[in-house]
Amino acid sequence: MSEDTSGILTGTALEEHLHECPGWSETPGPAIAKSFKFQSFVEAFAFMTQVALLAEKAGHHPDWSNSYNRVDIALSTHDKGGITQNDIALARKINALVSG
Ligand code: H2B
Repeated sequence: MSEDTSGILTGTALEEHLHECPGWSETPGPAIAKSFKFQSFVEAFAFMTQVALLAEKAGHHPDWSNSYNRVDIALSTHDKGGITQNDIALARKINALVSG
């Protein structure tokens, strides 16, 4: 298993890419997912606003939910029915928002 001609990442290729995205893991969907926790609802929502701007710029959007100070994000490429480089790229950008 690897990256097929459609660009869908599976198996070891996906695992290798996930190393670039600390905290993200594969979930059924298939998708990659990560949960983020903040000090308050306002901080969580500010983060969501930043993610929304990144997503709109990339033309690639998260499936997510928010409960008070927690934001759960799943990324998958709906058009292709799997995980692609677009999901990895967005996951990396989202991580960069919270790690500096
Ligand atoms: N976001 C995600 N996560 N997956 C997609 O396949 C997708 C998207 N497709 N945002 C985009 C929009 C596409 O529908 C438009 C036409 O660019």
